[in-house]
Amino acid sequence: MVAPAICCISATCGSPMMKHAWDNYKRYAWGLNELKPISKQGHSSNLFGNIQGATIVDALDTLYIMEMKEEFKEAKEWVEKNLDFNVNAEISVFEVNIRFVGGLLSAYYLSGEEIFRKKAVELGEKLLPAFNTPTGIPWALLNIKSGIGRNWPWASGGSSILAEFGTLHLEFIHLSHLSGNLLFAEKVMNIRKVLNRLDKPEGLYPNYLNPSSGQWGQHHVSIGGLGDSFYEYLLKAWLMSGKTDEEGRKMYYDAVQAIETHLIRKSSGGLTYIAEWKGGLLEHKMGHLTCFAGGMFALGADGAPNDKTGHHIELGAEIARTCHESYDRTSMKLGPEAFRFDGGVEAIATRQNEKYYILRPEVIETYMYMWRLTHDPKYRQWGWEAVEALEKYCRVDGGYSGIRDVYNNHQSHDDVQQSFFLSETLKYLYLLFSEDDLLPFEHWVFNTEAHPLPVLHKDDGNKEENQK
Ligand code: DMJ
Repeated sequence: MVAPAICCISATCGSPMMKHAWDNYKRYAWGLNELKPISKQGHSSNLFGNIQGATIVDALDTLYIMEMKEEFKEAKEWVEKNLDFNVNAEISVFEVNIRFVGGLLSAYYLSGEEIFRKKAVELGEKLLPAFNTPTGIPWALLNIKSGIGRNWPWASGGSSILAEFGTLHLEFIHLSHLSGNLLFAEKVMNIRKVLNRLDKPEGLYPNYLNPSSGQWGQHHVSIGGLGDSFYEYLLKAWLMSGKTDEEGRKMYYDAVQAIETHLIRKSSGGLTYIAEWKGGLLEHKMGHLTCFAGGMFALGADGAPNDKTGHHIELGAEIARTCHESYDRTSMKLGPEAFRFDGGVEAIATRQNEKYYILRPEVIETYMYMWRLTHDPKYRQWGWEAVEALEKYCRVDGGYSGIRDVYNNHQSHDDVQQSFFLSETLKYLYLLFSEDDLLPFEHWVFNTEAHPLPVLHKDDGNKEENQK
């Protein structure tokens, strides 16, 4: 089946899906972090402490790109009048960075409005005390009033998390670029120094690192949750530097080599998947989060060493196919949180607590990269299947909701419209059906929350040209 009505989400007419998500957020949860679309009220998550307005800040660039001018204007006014970081709040450094700092930076680069630059830098400064640890590996959690940090109590031996401290680089390089304060860049470059001093088991990066001792915690390696965007940021740091950051490049391709050797496997039915590694043993499970890696491999293909460009594109295509299968093998045609390749199943969730779908973007993200890099029409077709499933099962009167069990047609909604649905899922869908010259990859890299940041060239001044 070919996407029948591309116009409905493409650049020509804005996105009715975005409009529905935004209008309902505005009606029922304006100024709060997220929307509960069934109970039609605000939803607060402890990731942002009492910083408010996550959906507004996360959605700014999507509104701008979709030319929803009125909505962008009201969002900007809210930021000017209400976005306040002078609060006594314990926040997740990673989540606040990718959604708030990333969202504000993109809004600034796209619109040129000074308020977004000012707020991004102000928030970046609030995050700096997180790096006050013996090694400079930041805490996961930070009270932005007192500057006191700590780690998640569940994290192995008091460790910081690879995907959290490894997903600050792009934003912090831009904060230095826009503020002239080199401290931001120094903090993230030091993270690399610590990592490069450490021995890595089989060349792999464990998900846990103790910020006091500088030693790895439990040897659990994952390209999904807890690890994912660390690898993404190595590649994108290199791309964002105008391909001058050789250290980032080397760390990325070395890591991919180890991942291929130790984690990537093929099922008996011919599906390529990325397993998890626990102290040398493989768990044949792949998370929805891991599906972003298809797009990452394809995006990195061009610079791959030893003539491996075609191989990395192929790897991206195989991961895209596996993740599409994980959607296609459910009754709702939406993918589960995790799927397995053991006990006689392939690309299917077997545990009840892995059957949910919370409006995540990673599979559509991979379709978007694969489309741009190959122009194989199947990626638009698969994206369209996802649009139809979202409309059928996730759309409710009050917005869009996640689903508790994608294998059960009697839908049970989780009653949360995640802010990343507006920043990522809907943006990647829109880009999938747009021309390649909208945010071209030569000029923009997307942070892990799909916020576009411009490529920085050596001769760039302090202010970027709007390159949209
Ligand atoms: C987003 O916040 C980001 O993509 C992050 O890197 C991983 N999880 C969510 C979406 O699933």
